[in-house]
Amino acid sequence: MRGVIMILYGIYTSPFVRRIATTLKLYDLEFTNIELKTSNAAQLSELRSKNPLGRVPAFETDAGALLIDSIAILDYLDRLVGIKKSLIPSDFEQRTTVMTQIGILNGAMEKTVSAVYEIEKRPEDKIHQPWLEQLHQQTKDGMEAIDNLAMTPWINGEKMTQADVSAVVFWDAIKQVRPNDVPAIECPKLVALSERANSLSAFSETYKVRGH
Ligand SMILES: N[C@@H](CCC(=O)N[C@@H](CS)C(=O)NCC(=O)O)C(=O)O
Repeated sequence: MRGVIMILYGIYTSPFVRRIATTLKLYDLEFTNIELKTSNAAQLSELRSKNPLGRVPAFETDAGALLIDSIAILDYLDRLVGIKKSLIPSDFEQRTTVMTQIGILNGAMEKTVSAVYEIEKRPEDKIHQPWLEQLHQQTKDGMEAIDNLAMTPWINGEKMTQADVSAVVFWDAIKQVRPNDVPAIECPKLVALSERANSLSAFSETYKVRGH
């Protein structure tokens, strides 16, 4: 049964949540956002009723089905809007290219999330510095690999794809949390891409500064 509005659980400071919100807006799909923070005990308990992992994003379809993990949610949204509108191309070669790019971007973002948790969740004397350095390096390597291959105006040329949405929301998030005393990430093309994308309402309306 369809008819009830789709619900996105999670807060836009999570890049994985923001990429779903941005994609929903780019697809002109109506949805409600319920801001559940994993750092708030009551909200975490509500989130666990949607996702046993207590992780965001969680997503409820208009038929009441629950989806977790942003890749699975994107897959659902792409099927909903159809191949003409989907930000992941259906053409075999183009699809493989975009999926590879998304895979690198996911990894780069996950490494930064792990680095943030290493710093914020561990007592200071338990932080394992070599591991932390490796995480920072992996994010740098992943984002710079995408910057190297990026074309203009979008990563794959004339048409925006999910690689652009993911690159922009991840870049915006990484910039906010990356410490100054680790190797800087050199991504001039992603800087320009983020500026261009954030002039679109689907990106600017979902941009949120951590801690606000
Ligand atoms: N692979 C997942 C990653 C989601 C993720 O890492 N979410 C973080 C926020 S950015 C979270 O909920 N962390 C809390 C936890 O893992 O306990 C996805 O793509 O949805």
